[in-house]
Amino acid sequence: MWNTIERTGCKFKSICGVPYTALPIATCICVQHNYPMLIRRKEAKDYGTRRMIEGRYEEGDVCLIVEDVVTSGSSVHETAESLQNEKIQVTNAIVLLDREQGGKAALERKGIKLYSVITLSQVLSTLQRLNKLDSDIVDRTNRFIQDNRFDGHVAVNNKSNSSSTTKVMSHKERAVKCSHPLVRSLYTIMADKESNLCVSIDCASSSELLQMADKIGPHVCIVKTHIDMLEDFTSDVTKELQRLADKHNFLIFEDRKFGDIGKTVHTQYEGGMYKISSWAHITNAHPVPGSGIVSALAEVGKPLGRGCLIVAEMSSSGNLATGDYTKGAVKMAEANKDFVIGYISQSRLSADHDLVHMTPGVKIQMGGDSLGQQYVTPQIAVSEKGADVVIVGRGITGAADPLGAALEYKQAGYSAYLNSLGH
Ligand code: S5P
Repeated sequence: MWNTIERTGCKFKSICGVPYTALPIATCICVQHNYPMLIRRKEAKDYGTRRMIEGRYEEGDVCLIVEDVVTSGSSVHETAESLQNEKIQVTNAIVLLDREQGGKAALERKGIKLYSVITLSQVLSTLQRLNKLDSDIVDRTNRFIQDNRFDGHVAVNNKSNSSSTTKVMSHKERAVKCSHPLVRSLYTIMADKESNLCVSIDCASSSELLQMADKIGPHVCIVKTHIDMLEDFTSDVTKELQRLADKHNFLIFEDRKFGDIGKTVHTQYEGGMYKISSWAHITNAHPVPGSGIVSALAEVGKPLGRGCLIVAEMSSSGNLATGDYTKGAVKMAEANKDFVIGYISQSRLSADHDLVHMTPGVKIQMGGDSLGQQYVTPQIAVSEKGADVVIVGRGITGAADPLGAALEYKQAGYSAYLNSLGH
């Protein structure tokens, strides 16, 4: 919680825990970081001189509120009111877990910004990804949260209130409504990190790959690899990559582009030196061998909760993935949604919200390279080509300042997404 407080950069003079569960948390933070602690009496004040707020404070002081769980936000608000009655200012609150039932928005309406260490969707998607929670519990929990949101102090049932006029589904909605758990995880990450950016780190050195993933990881939803480009591959690289994926909350996409008969890809996916299925959340396949490729990859990947993208269109000039080939690819994905989570595409191919469209060939400077790659800007990829996720390689990894470039691509891609929502 302290790390989150520090990251927000908010300034305050004292700290007040919401009684009672957050009192020990506030106490620890105050002791460890040397802040005065204020205590709000919860009991009604029944005799004259007793103050509702105990501790050392002056009029105009700014106090940070600490809470363990926020649902409607009413406990935080009550504590803020007691402090404000003493002319203590409250503009920020920190919570360990935001149950995402409307508390954050309700507090914001009262002028209090709520920061959370973790949200309930993050907890659910992480536990599900690690196979610690079955999808039935996740579905029921998501449904409960959706149906029990708070507007002020009143629970609003979303079903009777669903007069949504937005045609494009938001990441948040897709995080709840999509059927594949991995897709829900992806959209949860995208919503939490406000990023529809996948960075493609195509390099020959393991240390370069890991350093770049560590640096760019906080700003992307996916890190894409070509693991067979590494000249110094050992299994430690993929272990470390998994550690970074947990640390920075991104998914790993091994861009293997399987393209052989079922028996062969089964072994290639599960075994060999790279053991791709053991560490890559997502991989992809060409539809050219027919649907046997999907069945074979699914045999390996489905029990592990993995997902596959079908390469339905390509970015390179003169490619043959067009017309009936692309139509066949679209059908193949739609018929195998238990394992296929979407497409590598250059246009919006399916109206099915369960299928994610990821678009490579993206660079702020349009044009191409000398070997047939063709680029469009992130804005065009999202707003004209219908990309849910933009895949950027050299635009970021080849920049003088890769971190600065990643932030620029993240901003461009995400604002194009917000525009598509009509925001
Ligand atoms: O059609 C495609 C499909 C893919 S997955 N065109 C592509 O460029 N890709 C991959 O995206 C490609 O293999 C590379 O890893 C990345 C694009 O890299 P960039 O450096 O050209 O942005």
